[in-house]
Amino acid sequence: MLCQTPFQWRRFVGLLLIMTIISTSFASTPGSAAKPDSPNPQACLANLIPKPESVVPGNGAFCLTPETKIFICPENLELKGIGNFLAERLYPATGLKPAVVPISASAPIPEGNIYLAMAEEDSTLGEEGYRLKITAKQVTLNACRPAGIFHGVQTLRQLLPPTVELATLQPGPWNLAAVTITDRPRFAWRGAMLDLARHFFDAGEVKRYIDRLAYYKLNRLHLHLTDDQGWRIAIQSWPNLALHGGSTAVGGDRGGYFTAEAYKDIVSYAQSRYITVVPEIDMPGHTNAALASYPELNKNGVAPPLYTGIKVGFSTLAFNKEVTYKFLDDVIGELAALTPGPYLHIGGDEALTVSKEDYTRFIERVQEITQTHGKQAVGWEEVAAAKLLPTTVVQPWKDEKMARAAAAKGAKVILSPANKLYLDMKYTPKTGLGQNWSGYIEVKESYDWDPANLVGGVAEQAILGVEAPLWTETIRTYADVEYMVFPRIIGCAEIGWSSKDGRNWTEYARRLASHGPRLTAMEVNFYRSPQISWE
Ligand code: TNX
Repeated sequence: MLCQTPFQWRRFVGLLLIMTIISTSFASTPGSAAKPDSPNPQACLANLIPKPESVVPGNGAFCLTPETKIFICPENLELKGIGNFLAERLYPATGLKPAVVPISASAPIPEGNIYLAMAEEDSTLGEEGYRLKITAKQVTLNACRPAGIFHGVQTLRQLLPPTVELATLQPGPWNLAAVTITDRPRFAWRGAMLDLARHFFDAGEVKRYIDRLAYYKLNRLHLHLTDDQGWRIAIQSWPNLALHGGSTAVGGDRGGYFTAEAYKDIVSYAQSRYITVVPEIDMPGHTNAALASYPELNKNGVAPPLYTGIKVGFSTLAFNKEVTYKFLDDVIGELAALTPGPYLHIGGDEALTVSKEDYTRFIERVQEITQTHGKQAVGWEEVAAAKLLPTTVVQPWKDEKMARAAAAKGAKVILSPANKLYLDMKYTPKTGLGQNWSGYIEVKESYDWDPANLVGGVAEQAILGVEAPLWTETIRTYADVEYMVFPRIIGCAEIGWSSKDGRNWTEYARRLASHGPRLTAMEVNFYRSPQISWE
């Protein structure tokens, strides 16, 4: 007999009651019968970062099943690549690997599937916009250009529970709330800069970084490849740059450099995530690694020792020697040939030992060299002192006067305000890593500003976008990179993408809180700011 005494019987009934209450309360969460912690798919609609232009909820939800396929139209390599990207992201946690199947525009799409389609006629979506329509029967993602489809796929990922980002099989269910999202970016340039010169990070780490940036729809990766402490790209015609100049790092830490092949591989990995790599060769200052590698680049013809400290502004190429321009032509030529993107960053910052006249003449000449090799020059704000080519882009970081000068000359600017977007600044005085020369930058301070109101005289039309640099004097490991970058870069991504209407710090903080489990699932080492009530 199961229940022999009245006492045991009462216990059994009690247990049954508790089990019934638990099971009915789980079952009452729509679409998630099993997991109490899997979020309501509707909630994901309100938590997207960057915030989309328009989100109109529908009725019901679409459920990913083993039968779900990804149809692409038209059939081409780029769409197939994006379809495969989505299928591969879904597989580890869901165990589903939807087949990617081409379909003609006129064919009816069977129910229960995902449909990625180029709708070129909808030109209002521009280069990167998309429209995502989810019904209980179908997911349709349209864009004019593949980049838009790719960004829409990132939105789709954020509409699934955070567990979808885990590396091991999860129970699901994998529901997507019905919705119509129309979305496009405010600014064309949404960048991150990684300083590989002060400390070197290998190709695997850079690729991991690229994946994290793509998830938040950033589209530029500026690689600071050279500085006083290291030269990180092999140049065939000047091999000592990498071999000698790349051999160390700040504090005598491990050096390193990318071969041309490794660099090309990073660039094409970024391309497959719709991120353009912008390589930087800093000059005429920040060049000790080059000066140490080739004596002829020095004014006095003597190579200085390698430098592993963190002072800035002391080094300069010999701007009056012709060999310097031969050197720059070779370096820029080789790098331009390895770089499919239209930009090449020429640095230009903190050349503190150079007269204004010599400096502007130098920058004017380097702009020409860059143009000869088919690239558009980007330079730090100091270059605004020179005569600028119409295509040159200026990156203000500190001095409002320089930002205004650039805009007055008709140049487009990329805003990297050091007191908002410098990711090497400490969050608080207690942050163990980083510097504080432009202040402490908590998550709110980094997010709560608007590009069009930053500098009087620099209006929205002059602004190409925003970029958050990570200087790595104090950043020695990739885990440290992520700690300084996340979550601040997510705010930069939103400032660059989303219109300022309908968003503010309070509601952003709530959305960001819901990304805690996503970042955790992606194994991102992020700073758990006390300003955020992390979920
Ligand atoms: C200024 S910002 C620099 C870098 C340093 C950084 C440290 C800029 C164009 N130059 O060389 O690494 O400060 O925060």
